[in-house]
Parts: sequence; structure tokens; C-alpha cells
Amino acid sequence: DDGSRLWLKYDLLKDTQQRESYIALTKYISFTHDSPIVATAANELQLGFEGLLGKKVSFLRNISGKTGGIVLEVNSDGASVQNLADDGFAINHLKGNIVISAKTPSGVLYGAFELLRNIQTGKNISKIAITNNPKVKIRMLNHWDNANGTVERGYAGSSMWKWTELPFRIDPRYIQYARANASIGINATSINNVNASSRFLTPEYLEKIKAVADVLRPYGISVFISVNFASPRTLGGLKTSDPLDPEVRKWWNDKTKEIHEYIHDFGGFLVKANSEGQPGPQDYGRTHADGANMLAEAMRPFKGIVIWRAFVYKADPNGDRFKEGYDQFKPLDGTFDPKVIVQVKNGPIDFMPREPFHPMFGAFPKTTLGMEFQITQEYLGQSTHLTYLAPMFKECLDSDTYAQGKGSTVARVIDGSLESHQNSLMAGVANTGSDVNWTAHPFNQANWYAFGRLAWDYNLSSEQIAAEWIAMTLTKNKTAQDKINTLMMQSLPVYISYTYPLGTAHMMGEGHHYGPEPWLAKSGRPDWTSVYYHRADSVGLGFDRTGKVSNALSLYKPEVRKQWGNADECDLNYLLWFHHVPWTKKLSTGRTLWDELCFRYYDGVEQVRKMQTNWESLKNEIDTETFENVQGRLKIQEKEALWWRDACVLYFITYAKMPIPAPLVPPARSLDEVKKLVEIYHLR
Ligand code: BDP
Repeated sequence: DDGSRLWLKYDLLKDTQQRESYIALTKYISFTHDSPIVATAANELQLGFEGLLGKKVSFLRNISGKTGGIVLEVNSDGASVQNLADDGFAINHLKGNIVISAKTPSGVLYGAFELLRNIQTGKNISKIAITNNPKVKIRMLNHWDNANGTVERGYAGSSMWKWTELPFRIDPRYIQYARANASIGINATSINNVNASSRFLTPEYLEKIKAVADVLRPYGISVFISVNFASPRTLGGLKTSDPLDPEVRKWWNDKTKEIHEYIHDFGGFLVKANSEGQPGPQDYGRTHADGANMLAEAMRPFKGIVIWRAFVYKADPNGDRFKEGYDQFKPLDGTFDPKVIVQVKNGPIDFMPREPFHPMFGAFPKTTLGMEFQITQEYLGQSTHLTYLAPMFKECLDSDTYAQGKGSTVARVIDGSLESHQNSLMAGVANTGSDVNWTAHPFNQANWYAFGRLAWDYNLSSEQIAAEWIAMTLTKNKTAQDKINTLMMQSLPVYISYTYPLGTAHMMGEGHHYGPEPWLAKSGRPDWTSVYYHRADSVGLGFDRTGKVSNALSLYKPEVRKQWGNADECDLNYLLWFHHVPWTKKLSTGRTLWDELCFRYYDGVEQVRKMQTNWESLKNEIDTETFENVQGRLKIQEKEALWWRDACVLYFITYAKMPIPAPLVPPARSLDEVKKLVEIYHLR
């Protein structure tokens, strides 16, 4: 199995009895609604039944009294759809048929995939009764794909969009991509890097993007474009891109109209502005709101929106990057056009393996805030570490901002319910590429899957999502499923243990972000070094954000401040995010900071070895190609875990000046030797 089918395997169910029971309930597929999306749903059911049940199920328009089939029904005001949101669906037994009803064609499509998932995971569907609504309206992938075929922070080959072939050749993978996304409820995609090229706004590229949009539309997926803010100047030949300049506004109005001539249901713009060298309204003394509102005005005649990113930070050696997004956007709360969603990364720095939730969540009642997670594992082991991210996404979504008292979770900020916003967005930076299995590491598929499932319903548990994915993707054997689930659930804490324990952050190799480089002290900007973040000195380790050095903690509500503000009570997982802790300080574990740090680095490596042994025990239950693929990657993971452990322990010991506590055995190599390993990655 080369993994190309992802979780949509549809292999024949081996249990004949179970198969028979499904066959009895799926004698035909009936639908009357003439929508391409409903047709997609019917086709997918047919494909699924053919594979899973080994029989071709035919389509019927009129069932007149027949029973034992599937009925797809778009119905705007029947009793069955009363409690449904636009993309929601109900699946019920009605008059002898399994009826999938929804208010919209997309709802029917999501219902069809839910039914298939029930069969794929071996559920009894004879009494199926489901009413299901998505929590978030826009469930979106952000591709960081470039026009030249490379992918920013992509670890699974090159771009899946074949720009040179489009619009004339449609790679069949676009359809597989659309199916996979629709199966987990993803309904939007921005197709190019946020470090955007204006090339994507030229007629030549709009024609290509139109071809992609035409493929995705029957799967309920709308297309967004990341735009370069300087396009009026660079592409339009104007003297400026000042958002208050009438000619600039006209240029965007015209361009937006032009885009709609290609893509009538265009999703909208995604913008990274005045961030990491990208142009933006501040280049002209204007605000983020001026920029975003100008684009919103251009979108006004249409249904699309503007997604404006809050990932901004100045290069200030005396500042604290933690506060930048908040500080720059706070005065703008209430000034954004209703068509604008401000997209905020889960944490205040940059997708670190563990970050406290971004302080903007809960502090911007008058602005629709969207979530940006990173599915591609820039800081989470790229394609060589098995790291299941659902628990990380959930840790953020479940965090309580206390904005309106207890229970004001980040999830409720994002779904709009806390502050009564109409629109809502959860975006994930995609991990897809040209690799045959899409994501390089077979387990990275699970992160794409988990992102979609959580964007649909953040109340699903990480275990449940993993269980679905495993059953659909890897094995039907219950014992093996449980073992793999345990392995996945352990993987994030294990990864954090040998890379960023106790709330450390940002100590990776410069530029490529691969491997450890905690000694990095000089870079293009102070906040691109490692020492800026860990602040190791002869006294201790960690960034004091409680007021003495930075008062970042004050951006949170008092309850949150209380939870993290006192080093004696702070959750150890967040400790060094907020405190500069003496090496000799006794922690709640009974160990000193130094000993605990060493213990976690060493334990992380040991746990990877256990993951290897556990994986070995699954040999007979997993397809050989997949088994060996993961087996090989786990070996690299072990080697790299050791690399992280040795680099960090040997570097920090130069400050702590204490021995590595027994019974841990000091690394066999010296700090200089480990430093050389990193140099390799900087060689030209
Ligand atoms: C950082 C990446 C960089 C992205 C940036 C962003 O290192 O490649 O361009 O985020 O989100 O994580 O804009």
C-alpha cells in the first residue's frame, strides 16, 4: 500500500456477516436534487460501497415504496432539517430507508461521508440516528505553495499544484485531494504561499486557478488566493499601493471583479502584510485595518471575504515578540469591516510544539478572529518524527480565556458563539505535497485528518479521531488499533520531552528549522536567535514574562495570570514560557530545574525507543510498505531525539555548571561535536 488513498481506502470488508448486514441496507442510492455536489455524494457512496461491500449499487430517481436503500435529500424546511446549519446533516431511518437530509447539497455530501465512515469503522448502521452540525463555518487549508513548485515549510516533496500544466492538464490528484478534504468537512483552500507572488493575480494564473476551482467546486470547496499587498505597484504599474489612494482602491476593485469573471464563487483573499519583510499598509503609514478594509470594499459586491493575518512582529532586541500581534492589533479592535476575519496563530510566537494560547483570543470582542494551526510540522519533527497533533490543537481550543468568565474557551472565541460573530474560521497550514502518500510520514496523514475533524467539531476527542483514522487507514485488528492509538497519544508529549521540555521554545536550527541549535545567538534579527527565547545564564533558564523583564502575562485575564503567574504553581509544561527559574530551584516533581530538564531530555529518547519496540510488535497487522516506512522513520527519530538531547543538555550544562544527575549517563560526544552536526546544514 503506497498510502496514496489516504483514509479513503474502501477495501473489501473481510467480515462476511458484517458485510451482509451493510449490503441489506444499501440496495440503491436515490436522489432527485440536480446539484453537482449531490452527484458527488452519490458517486462517492457508490465508490465506497463497491469497494467496502464488493457490489455496484445503482442510482434510482424514484423509489416509490421501495425500502432498504439510501436516500439523499436536500430539503429546506422539513422536520428532519429543522435543527441543521447550512453544512449540517441528519442521517435517519425513515420508512425503511437510510435518509441523509440536509438544507444544502454540501450538507448531503458531508452526511454521505459520515455514513461511509460509519461503515469503514465497522459501526452498526441499522439504527443510525445522527444530527450533526459543524462548529466552524470556514474550515480551510492554507497552502504555502509557490509558483515555482516549491513549498514553504513543505516536507512531502514539491507542490501538488502543477502550475506549468494548468489549465490544460488536470492532475487526477486534485480530485483525490478534493475527496479527502470533503470527507473531513474542509470547505475552503487558499492555494498559494502567504509570502505571496503577484503572479497569482495575472490573467495567466487566474485561468489556472479557475481550472483548480472548477475541480474543487463539486466537492464543496471554495478557493482563496494569498495576495501580495504591493500588487497595485508591482503588477498594476501604479506609483503606490497605499490603501487610501483612490487609484489603488480602484485597482483592487477592478482586480476583484476580474477574478470573479474566472471564479464566480471566489472565496476571498488571504493576506500576510508587514510581516517578515512582506509589504503592507504600514509602508504608507496606514494600519492593518486600512489595508484589510480596502480589500473588503473590493469584495463588497461579492460573497467572499478577506482574511488578514495577525502574525506580525518588529525586530526589537528589548521587546518581547510574545506581545507584538496583540499590541499592533489591539487599537484596531472594532475598526475592521464585517467582511474581514483576522487570522491568529494558536500561540503568540510561531507554532512552537507547545505555546500558551495567543493572548488575542478573548481580548478582541469586536473583531472576528480565526484560528491558524500549522499542520505541516515545521517545528514538530517535519517528516521524520511521529507526532500526532490533535492533542496540541485541542490544548489550545480548550484553553479558557476567561473573557466572559469561566468557560470562555478559545474554541468559543473561534466559533463565534462567545462574542456573537456571524462568521467563523479555522485554518490549517497544509502538509500536502507531491509525495505519493501526500505527507511523507504516513502518520502525518493523521494530522491532516485530525485538523479537518476538529474544525468540524472541536469536541471530538483526540483518541476518537485517532481511532477513526487508524481503522480507516491502517488496520481492522482491534488490539493493533489500540496499540497504535496509545502510540499516537504518547507521541506529542514524547516529542516535546526531547525538544522543548518545561516550556522552552524556539531553539531550532537557523533558517531551515531542522534539528537543535540552542546556542544560536546571532541572526538577521534578535528574535530569530535561540538565546532571545531561552535566556539561559548562570542563574537559571526561561523568559520572565511576569513583569520584571516583559509584562506579556498582563495581556491575559486575571484568572489566566493567576494560573501562570507564580513559578511555584505554574503548570510545568508552561513554566519557562513565563519564568526565569534558577537551576537549583526545586520543582513540584521533587527535582531541581536542572535535574528535571535532564530527566525530560533523557526520558524523551527512551520513550522513542519504546515507540520503536511497540511499532515492531505490529509487524503482522500492518501492510508491509507502510510498516517499513514508519519503521525507518522511527530510526531517524531516535537518532534525532538523541541529537536534540545531547545538543540541549551539553549546551545548558555550560550555564548550569552541575553534573548530569545519576543514573543518567552523560552524552558520549562533546558540545563541539554536536555543534558540527548543525554546521553541516549550513554548508553551501
Ligand atoms: C513561520 C515560517 C515562515 C512563514 C511564517 C508565516 O518559518 O516560513 O512564512 O511562519 O507564518 O513559521 O508567515
